Amino acid sequence: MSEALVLIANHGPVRVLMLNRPAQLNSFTAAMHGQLLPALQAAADDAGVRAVVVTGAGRGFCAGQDLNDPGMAAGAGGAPDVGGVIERHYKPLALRVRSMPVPVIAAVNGVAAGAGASLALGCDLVVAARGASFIQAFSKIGLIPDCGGTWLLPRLVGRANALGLAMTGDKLAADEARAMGLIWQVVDDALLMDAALALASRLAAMPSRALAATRRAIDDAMALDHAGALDLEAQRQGELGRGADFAEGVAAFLAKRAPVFKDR
Ligand code: T3D
Repeated sequence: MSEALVLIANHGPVRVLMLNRPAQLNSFTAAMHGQLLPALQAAADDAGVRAVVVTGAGRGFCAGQDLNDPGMAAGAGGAPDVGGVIERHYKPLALRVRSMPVPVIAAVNGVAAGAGASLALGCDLVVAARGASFIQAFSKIGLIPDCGGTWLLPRLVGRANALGLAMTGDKLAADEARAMGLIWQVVDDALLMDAALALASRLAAMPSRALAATRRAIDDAMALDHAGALDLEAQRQGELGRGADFAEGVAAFLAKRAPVFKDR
């Protein structure tokens, strides 16, 4: 039986995926990619899952690419094929996270470096333990941010901060990351999973389809002008307006009862 490099647990409608290579700070091997992507896909395909939490085992969240993994970078003639690694592993991972039908929360329990930081920042909401940190480690080994980092960083914190973080590779403490607008919330270390699960449970009770559509609309609108964004809103709102969740939300409001959302 293969080693569980991603631990999977359910908390009601919340699916928790825990990266599980703690001795290597949960850095990515080809084998771990081979378990994480299917685990995300399974969560996407399971109608009972209404929110996903991604976290790490031990003291780290994820230290990015495992720089020792021989299965990752060997290209033709033994030369590193880093582009191939991105195509095979990090691009599908980033696209899968960003297109999940339910909200995805990163519960960052410790250091998130390189592609580990990109994985966290690509999630919808990032809740970090106060002792956690974020490092754009790429520049220190002669690479650029990947796993969506070049797209995410300037959108989250603007060009000046994005370049500052990416060029220096300096460690950013969780509180600094919050102050910069990089992440959503910082909590005491001991409260991290409770806080992440509470947030995920709240979101799980909300209209999943609208939440996923909100992510997509905000991402898409970044590339549009004002009129284009208004067109997009009309189109997407039109689709949601024909769904059962909108009818349920309005009916529940008018009846002064709690709504029960089912669309996904
Ligand atoms: O093919 C490709 O490369 C393409 C993909 C690129 C995407 C990327 O993610 S590039 C960026 C890769 N990541 C890094 O460069 C980060 C390297 N790690 C660090 O800089 C430090 O470990 C941290 C700042 C993250 C944490 O430092 P610290 O002092 O808290 O822990 P440590 O002692 O350095 O690490 C603990 C152990 O984890 C240690 O092993 P040991 O000595 O106890 O046996 C260390 O070697 C291991 N570890 C940490 N990060 C990695 C790693 N092993 C392999 N790969 C790692 N990335």
